Amino acid sequence: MLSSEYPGNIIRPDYDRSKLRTRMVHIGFGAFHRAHQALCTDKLASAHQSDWGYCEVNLNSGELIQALKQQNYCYSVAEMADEQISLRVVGVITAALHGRSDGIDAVIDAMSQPDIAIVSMTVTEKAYCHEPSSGRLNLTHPAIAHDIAHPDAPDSLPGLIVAALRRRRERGLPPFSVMSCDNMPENGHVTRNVVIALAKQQDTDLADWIGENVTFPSTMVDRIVPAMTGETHAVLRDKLGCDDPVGVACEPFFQWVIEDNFVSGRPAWEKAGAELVSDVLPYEEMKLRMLNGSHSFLAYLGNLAGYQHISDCMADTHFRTAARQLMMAEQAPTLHTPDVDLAAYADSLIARYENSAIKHRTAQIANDGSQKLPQRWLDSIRWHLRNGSDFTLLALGVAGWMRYVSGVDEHGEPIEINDPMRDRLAQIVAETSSNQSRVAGLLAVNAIFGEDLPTEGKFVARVNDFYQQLTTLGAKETVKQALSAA
Ligand code: NAI
Ligand code: CS2
Repeated sequence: MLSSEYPGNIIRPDYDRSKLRTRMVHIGFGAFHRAHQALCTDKLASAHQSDWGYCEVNLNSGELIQALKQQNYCYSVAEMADEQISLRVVGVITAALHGRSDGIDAVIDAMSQPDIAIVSMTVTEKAYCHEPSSGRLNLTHPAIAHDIAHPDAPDSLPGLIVAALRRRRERGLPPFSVMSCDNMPENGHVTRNVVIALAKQQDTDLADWIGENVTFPSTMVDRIVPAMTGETHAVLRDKLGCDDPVGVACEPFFQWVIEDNFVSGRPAWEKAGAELVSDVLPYEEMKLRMLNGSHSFLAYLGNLAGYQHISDCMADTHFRTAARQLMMAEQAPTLHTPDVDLAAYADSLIARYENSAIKHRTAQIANDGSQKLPQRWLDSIRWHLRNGSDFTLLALGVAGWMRYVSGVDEHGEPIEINDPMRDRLAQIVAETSSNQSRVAGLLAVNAIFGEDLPTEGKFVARVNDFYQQLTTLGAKETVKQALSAA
């Protein structure tokens, strides 16, 4: 277990941890937050004596929270590039709660302390309980229906935020800022929409108070942090000299662009590598379409082709070329980033994907496609349809997703589908036997494709052709042939 004794080559907290104040609550103590926001805040404490500390919250699994408490709220982060590993122990956490074992009221109470200025989260797209195609709160979501009936014992992320804001208002405390660090365009707006929409169902005065007093800064977050495996834990153990069940491994690259719109103050994150700007949207769209869009393409088609990791896809020339072509020919033209050299950005993404020390599983990225497709591909496809331009690889991506959620791989083995819409997708697959009816059935899911895309003949025809090719030629050959067609 991690203790205060570390080997000499590890960067450890060199600041007085007793001076930290719990000024932020973070919901979603997963791999990403540990290697990104918490690490940045730790660097700030170390270099600038910042006193901003975190209370970490997990609503689902409690194991990490338990382990974190057992090791005095410290854990390690390994930045890995090929043979090089640099290790840092993060010490900026002051408290931790698990929604189930500590009780949701303890979480609401922690969020209602006078010192709390920011509630941030990394909870995956599905936790916002919105309809991915429109961004609207899904009032039929079981957790939302529950929270409308039980405002003080919330099950959902929006319900938790509303409950904590209600308590602060009742206590006459100032509001906090709510900062999403999830991969969605205008993640601050999405969060504001779902929070206010839920509050309106419970108490319109509270909804108005939130609208007038709470800010929801948007962020663009970037760092590849795969789920930990036995192998990466072993690498960490070798370096640390002990087990760290909370430890995490990531690539060296780090980017965090934050809309500077905080109602009760914020850490000076810009001193530790973040960029504070007035409008994050161009950065978010660039990253979501170029990075996440190509990631999802590689995830579905690469997985079907038998490639387990993103770095394995990079070893196939056709996949590497297709990823870069998707970025430059089909995503870059849709963006509004005049000051960014997008070709250099694309090259840097390919280099990051080639980092073989980072074992980023295609199956991990393939999770929750229903929540990811709209912002990664579908808005770009709409742009091309309006402009009469080519979207060959984007259409192939959509067909790849459809082939993947069909649930059987190219060797006839089952594919495990993790998606909040899994049951609905499985039902469509079970009810359709021809390729064309399956494509039509999946395109008819409005929560993903909206009402417009299923009526776009050119788009539907391209997806149909690629779905057909994927079933007859397989993913490797289809990607290769699509390159000459694009
Ligand atoms: P993870 O699986 O390690 O952690 C997910 C976290 O979300 C857990 O703390 C879990 O308790 C929480 N969660 C899941 N469903 C929830 C729900 N319905 N309500 C409340 N909490 C819920 O995943 P990881 O790697 O931390 O990624 C989380 C998110 O961070 C991603 O979905 C993405 O939006 C964002 N992100 C991740 C990056 C990465 O490379 N891992 C990079 C950039 C952004
Ligand atoms: C990935 C992202 O899992 C996924 O969907 O595309 O988590 C990706 O690794 C990050 O956004 C990189 O910043």
